[in-house]
Amino acid sequence: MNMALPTEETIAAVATAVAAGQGGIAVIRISGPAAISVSKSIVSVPGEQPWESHTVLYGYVLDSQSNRQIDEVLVLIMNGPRSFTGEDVVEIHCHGGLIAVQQVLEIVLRSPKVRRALPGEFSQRAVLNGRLELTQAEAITDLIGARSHKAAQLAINGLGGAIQHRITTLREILLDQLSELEARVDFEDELPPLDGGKVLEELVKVQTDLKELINDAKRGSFLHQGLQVALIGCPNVGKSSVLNQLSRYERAIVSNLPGTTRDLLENEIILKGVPIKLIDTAGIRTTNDEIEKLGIQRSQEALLKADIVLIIFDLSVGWTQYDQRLLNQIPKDIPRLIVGNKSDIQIDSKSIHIDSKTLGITPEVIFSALTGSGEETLIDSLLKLCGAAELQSLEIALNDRQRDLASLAAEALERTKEVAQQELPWDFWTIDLREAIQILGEITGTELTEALLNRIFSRFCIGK
Ligand SMILES: Nc1nc2c(ncn2[C@@H]2O[C@H](COP(=O)(O)OP(=O)(O)OP(=O)(O)O)[C@@H](O)[C@H]2O)c(=O)[nH]1
Ligand SMILES: [Mg+2]
Repeated sequence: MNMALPTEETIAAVATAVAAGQGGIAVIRISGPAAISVSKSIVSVPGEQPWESHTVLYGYVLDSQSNRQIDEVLVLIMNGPRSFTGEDVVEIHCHGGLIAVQQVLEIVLRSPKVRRALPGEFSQRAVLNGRLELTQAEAITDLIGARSHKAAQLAINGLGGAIQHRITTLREILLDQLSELEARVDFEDELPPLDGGKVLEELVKVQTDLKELINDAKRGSFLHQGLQVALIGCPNVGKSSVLNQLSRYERAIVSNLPGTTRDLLENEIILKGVPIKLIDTAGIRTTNDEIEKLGIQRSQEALLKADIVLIIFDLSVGWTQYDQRLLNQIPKDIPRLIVGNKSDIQIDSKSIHIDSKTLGITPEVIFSALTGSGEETLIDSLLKLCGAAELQSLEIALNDRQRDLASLAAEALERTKEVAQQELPWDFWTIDLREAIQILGEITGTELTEALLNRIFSRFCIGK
């Protein structure tokens, strides 16, 4: 990268979560040329404790204005380049909660040599100083934000350089092909002839790999953002009971009166590592009740926003015209699962018929919110529907930024393929190929402008 390194400014921020009454300790991170001198000026260390790199000192932060002790602290010194940012870094470990840590930070910031760090600025410096690759820095955010073991594992893979390595390898294949092509543009006569078919083969290989990464990323994003699953159905079919059964507690009010649920009710659960936001809705029917009407309107909105819709009906009643009408309302592009509930009910002490002829439809899942029977099938069908069933085998998941760029690179390669198929002269091949290479470089950080970098890191939070 061709950018001025921001070494002249020293920055500071709280690097741990800040909440009243929470956290035994909190860490303030200071990075830059004045990190050590400023820390020395505010922390009083008793006895003979040399300020040496990679040691921990014990002391007090003093407020020089009031001469009061603010907090008892540990100070961790890391001289650059052996630090997170590659610069001189000091971490002040003070007590947690709200007040002490903010006071210590204020005292650090009183020094004219230090300013408050911008969101993501520590990580940005780590990247600019070559301590971390861009995709590794992004993986830190994913790791911190992970809501399931699998999401955390994917982030660790990214932190270990898996994304960087994969994209760099693909980019190098393209660079090799580009140099072959460019050589032919300039010195066609002096070089052995180039087999366009072979070049095309390589490009197709890279494009296929990119498409695979894009698909994996879509599935991987479920791990981070979670899936919104709306429970839709006529009144009294057992939507709230399904929510309660899957949540393992009585989240929603259940009653035998149709129209019990009036508002949207959400609960997040983790199914086999995938965070799922279940949204219970008001049973949809024609009603004169104004509040119920509003609830039904919300149900319909939830239906449109959901990643997946569970359309629930009552097996003991069968599939009715109202259920069918609801099913017709679900937009075609939203995956849906038809769940027959109340399979435990017996009529005249006989099990109810669940054949499609009697019911009027073939339910994909036969369930009982009362006994929990069919739950495994429900969960498996749900995860299969969103492609999450194969998440366990995922090794790499690009984030949204990386995925968008991978799509653009795949598109550029598609254009190169067209040129190749038309057997146009070599210099035509190079145009889109060069673009694909540049885009892949934006993923890895090899081709980044400062503005782009600022944009990426501003999405991080302060202290990272
Ligand atoms: N036997 C049996 N009863 C169930 C089952 N699921 C729900 N019920 C009963 O059906 C009635 C309605 O259940 P709810 O969960 O409130 O139904 P809902 O679809 O949320 O209803 P609304 O909120 O009114 O739209 C209650 O009396 C539940 O106890 C089931 O699997 N088996
Ligand atoms: Mg309900």
